[in-house]
Amino acid sequence: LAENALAALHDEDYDRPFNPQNLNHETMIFMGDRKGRSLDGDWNFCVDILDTGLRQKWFAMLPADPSERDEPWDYDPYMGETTPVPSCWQVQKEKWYFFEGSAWYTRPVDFSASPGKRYFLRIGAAQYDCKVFLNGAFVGNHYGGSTPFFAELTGKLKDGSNWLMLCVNNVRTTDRVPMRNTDWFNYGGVYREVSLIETPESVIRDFFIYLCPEGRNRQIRMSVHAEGAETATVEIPELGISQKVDIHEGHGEAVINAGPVLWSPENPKLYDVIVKAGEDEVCDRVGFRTIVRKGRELYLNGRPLWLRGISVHEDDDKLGKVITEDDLKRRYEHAKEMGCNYVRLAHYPHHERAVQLADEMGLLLWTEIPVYWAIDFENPATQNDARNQLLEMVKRDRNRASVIIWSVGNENADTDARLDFMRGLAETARSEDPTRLIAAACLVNHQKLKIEDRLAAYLDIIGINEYYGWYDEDFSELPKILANSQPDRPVVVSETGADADITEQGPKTGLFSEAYQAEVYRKQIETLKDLDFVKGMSPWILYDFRTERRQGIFQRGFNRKGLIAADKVTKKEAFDILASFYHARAAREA
Ligand code: GCB
Repeated sequence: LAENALAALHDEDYDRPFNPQNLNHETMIFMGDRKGRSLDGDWNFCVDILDTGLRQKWFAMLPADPSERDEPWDYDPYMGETTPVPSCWQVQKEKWYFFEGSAWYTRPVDFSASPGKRYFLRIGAAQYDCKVFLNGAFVGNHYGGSTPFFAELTGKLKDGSNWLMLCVNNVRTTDRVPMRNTDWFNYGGVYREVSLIETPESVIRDFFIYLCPEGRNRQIRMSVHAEGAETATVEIPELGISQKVDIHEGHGEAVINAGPVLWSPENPKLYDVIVKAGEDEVCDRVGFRTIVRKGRELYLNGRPLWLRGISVHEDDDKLGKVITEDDLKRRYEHAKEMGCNYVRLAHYPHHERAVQLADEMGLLLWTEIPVYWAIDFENPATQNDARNQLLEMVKRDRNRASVIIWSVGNENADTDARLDFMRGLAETARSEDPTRLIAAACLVNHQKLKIEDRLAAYLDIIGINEYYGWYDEDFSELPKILANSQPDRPVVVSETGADADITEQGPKTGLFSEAYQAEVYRKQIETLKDLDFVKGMSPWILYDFRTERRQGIFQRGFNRKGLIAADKVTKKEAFDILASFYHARAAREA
């Protein structure tokens, strides 16, 4: 969160987007099993399309008896309408369905400081810009709609009652990531959990542990970023490990020989890892495995890997982007039923629980940031924002064995500015995490009928989104593209598919029919299945999902490329077609 005080700014500055360069990802704290005190529940709520609240400084108006005020208030943050946190306002009330703008959230926080403790507010995610105010003063703002952020409130919270206010703005602008145009719904609000975390003076801010990908002897490398401690200890009781790590200027590293049972989709073995520094102690559940790319091959724990996948959005007909444990379980059970070993979490970082659960249930993940379609690739502030979202995703999830791929973008035209921007992201991901594969969902060159993208040189996996049989009607071009291409690294078909409306209104034949979608799947599988450089696929998509841009008679506000309808229950014919292909492949590999 930015350190500068909003209070010092002039009123007109509220009209300007805050400079993402103010962001400081170092404030990110490693969470482990820290639960904190939940600040979820009903918050006072008001939509504010004109940003009146920033101009009139609603955040500075502290609670007062309305009958004793000497000026009229246009909004009373302490009374009136409420909304639950976490939630997306669109699905709370019909009048907010298409609302884009700022919205104010206010709640009291009763507090009593304990000596020697520090306090951090954690917001799991707010779409897109979130300004934090405490007791009338600005604390900081965060850009990026899908990653968690922290604000240290030590010394700012007073004993007794405190007022916490958030101003959340979900307007689509050209400088944001994503920018104005997407094919998923622009939900708004504080849609992941909010908590207040108490730590000792010493704090473990970051922790990264992994099995070294190379080398004959198995080695575990660990790095700790802690404040207020000269040593840390990392324990893995089940392996008999208790390793001391010296901390210099906040950072320390150690490498040890170890022989953990390797994590894999077939055997998702996790170990308790306990990190201690000073008084602070955090536990995490970690799996150990290696993922390596050599030439056109992928290897998981040294064994050749073919990714049998499916793409998913974080979207629910009733809850919007809010997830539940049952919803996540159902999602992964459907993937497993289909024979998947891999899921693409599109097109932004999903809830951290989605990643933890993939660790527990044994599914490999592709996770990505929303560098989607046309981004303002020339704008350094946009680049900073994308980089920050990438760092926050990587730091949040890099102890998750399930994550094997960081993807830096989706379907971006191959221009010089885009190449610089996304090469920078690929390099950032690699330097923060040398153990995973870097990918992007690229476009094929339709003129030359060839897989050709200059970014590929910086990736481990070339993701290809191709819609032969749907947007590209001439299916015969697909085999030509594949025959014309000799990529030197693996290709994963990150998307392919077709819409099918299986409601009463849906057609029985032709475009948008279930039969047509099934036929596209048959042809795609037939064409892709034996190609030596194709190392997997994640067709588009498991469930139908809400999107503003689809208003056709068979779409009615939804993208209907799901293999299962938006009810998350009713399967379409293509589900079984993909399932038979995956099960047969898995049986062959076993
Ligand atoms: C794509 C996009 C995805 C869309 C999909 C579609 O290539 O990556 O976000 O939803 O196509 O259905 O057109």
